[in-house]
Amino acid sequence: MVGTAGHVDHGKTMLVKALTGCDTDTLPEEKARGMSINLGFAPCKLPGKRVVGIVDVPGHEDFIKNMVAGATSIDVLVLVVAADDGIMPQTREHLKITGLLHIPVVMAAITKIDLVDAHRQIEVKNSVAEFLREHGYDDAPIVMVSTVSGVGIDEVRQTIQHLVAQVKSDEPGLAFRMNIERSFTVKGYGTVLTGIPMSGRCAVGDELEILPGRLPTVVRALQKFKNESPETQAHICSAINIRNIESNTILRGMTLATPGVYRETFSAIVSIKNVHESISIKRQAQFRIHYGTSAAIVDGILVDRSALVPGESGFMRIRSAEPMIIAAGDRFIMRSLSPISTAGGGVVVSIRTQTRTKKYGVTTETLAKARGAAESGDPFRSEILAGDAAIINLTDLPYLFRCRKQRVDEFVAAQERAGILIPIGPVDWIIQSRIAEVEDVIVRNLTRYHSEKKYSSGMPVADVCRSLGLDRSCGPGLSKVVSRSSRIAVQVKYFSLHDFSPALSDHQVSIKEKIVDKVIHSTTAAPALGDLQQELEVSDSDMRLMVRLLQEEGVLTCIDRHLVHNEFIARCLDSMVRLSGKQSSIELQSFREETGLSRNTAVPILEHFDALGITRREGRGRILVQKSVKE
Ligand SMILES: Nc1nc2c(ncn2[C@@H]2O[C@H](COP(=O)(O)OP(=O)(O)OP(=O)(O)O)[C@@H](O)[C@H]2O)c(=O)[nH]1
Ligand SMILES: [Mg+2]
Repeated sequence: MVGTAGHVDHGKTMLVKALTGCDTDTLPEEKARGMSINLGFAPCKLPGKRVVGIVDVPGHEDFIKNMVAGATSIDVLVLVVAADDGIMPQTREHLKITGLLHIPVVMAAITKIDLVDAHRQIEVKNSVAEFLREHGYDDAPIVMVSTVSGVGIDEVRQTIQHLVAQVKSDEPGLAFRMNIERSFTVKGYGTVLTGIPMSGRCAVGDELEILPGRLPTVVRALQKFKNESPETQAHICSAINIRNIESNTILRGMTLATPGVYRETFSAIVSIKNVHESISIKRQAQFRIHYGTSAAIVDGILVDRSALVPGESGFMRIRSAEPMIIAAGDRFIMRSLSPISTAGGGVVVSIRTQTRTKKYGVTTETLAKARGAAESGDPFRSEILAGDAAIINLTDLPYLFRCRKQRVDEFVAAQERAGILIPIGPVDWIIQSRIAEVEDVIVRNLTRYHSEKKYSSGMPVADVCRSLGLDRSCGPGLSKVVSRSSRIAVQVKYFSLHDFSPALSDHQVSIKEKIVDKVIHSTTAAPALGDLQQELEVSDSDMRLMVRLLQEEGVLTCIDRHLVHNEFIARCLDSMVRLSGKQSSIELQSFREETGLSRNTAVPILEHFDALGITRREGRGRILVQKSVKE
């Protein structure tokens, strides 16, 4: 996509007309006022027969919003400067905007050369060259043009041809995404949406969705460069005819995309640069941000400094009352509300932001790395560095990889192989570089837990999982990751702080040891709670506490007021498994023979298995239902 920019009346629309034969000022109001208001689109045939799209933007400062909407989809910029006027305010503002949007390839056309003498032509050419240099475009070609005489038009076309070859093509396989420019109804077809897709491809029959709202739809027909086509792709001016949605429910600024990838967000972490000549950006302020074909009022708070002086860059957390469809890597422009002017702009580094109050813990150094990734087309890296959460869920993956759901597996497998994402459950991953953050949260939770439960050995693994928003099935995976921590002691059933031990007296510790000793050495009959208490001469409360602790620690289980060693229960289960291989129904007698257990111990253990759903009573015997103890 080629786009124009430049001050009002400098000859942008005339240049597009000379290049393409199309008059892009189509609105009656544009005709009446002799100026462009909305965006214009025209296909331009290059000498090598290649066709590129041109978007013509309005120059008047009242329509900067439309200009930005057009400029966000431009790959090659033609900056138009009239020879008589020279560089004017919107020449400057437009180049600032296109600079913030990182339009990489730039040329200038100096128009209306028929109105000035040769001396003035050279003067303007030199000042434009200097102006482009100041903005970092040292080698941008400058072509002298008159749309009245036709001088320079072919040269502009050839220069564009040369420049489009420098535009990087997109990575294949990305999800489709188009910022909607216009929505209207065509008789016999229904709703047609126009715009310039940012990424991916789409074809007739594809399922897509409209955001915000996630309205599902299907592509009925489409056009690229105003010609029927079975498919279209990024950077091509497209008109997409969709099914089932009325055109008046869709507005400019909405998004048409592959289902399940993009999301509505109300906040984001962004990198911004202050491009104003004299005004600093305050720590806390309201702005209007323009992105894609949309705009939103946001509250911004600088996260790494108290103000941004002109020319400075920093990071800001933005928040909007309206849903925004933005993603890491998206460029935007930020305009101050009063006086209305372009204050700055930048790139989104993360939309994975959580609560409003949560203190943002990512360092400026990490944010700078994230910005680098976002700017160089690696939104996944930007998000995993800068996003609030160190844990990623399956539902985040299509967005993070910018791919349809069906392709998530192959992308995530690559990140697992590279050690960047560590799976901890069927649908959850920890970001390797952020394990310490997860540990910090666990340490915080354990500290609180220990202070509230001084006699407890530690926090049950399932509760640790829950405190991180994870399903309990993540327990083993999480334990494995955290087991390397120097701060957290990971046991089979619970986590505790390394330097914590339950607040027990020496006497209590010795009781605990004696109970364990007794339980381990009772091989055929589990000791009854009351008998043991009497034998060891222990108070009620101490006995209760020790039994609870030993159960939490996974040492023993209290079954029918008998204390049974957990390893012993495991051996009983092994016996059941062995017996079930020989006989379908297992009777008490054969279980006792197999284990050598007394009746008083065997019966409660079998009933314990029934209660856990491991066995089921049937007639005189039992049937084995599952072969292990499920957590
Ligand atoms: N003499 C002369 N006049 C020109 C040339 N190019 C454009 N014009 C005139 O300049 C006026 C403005 O041209 P447009 O192409 O509409 O300017 P624009 O930059 O598109 O203006 P906006 O879209 O409103 O910002 C028109 O009256 C044109 O006829 C040129 O090369 N020579
Ligand atoms: Mg115009």
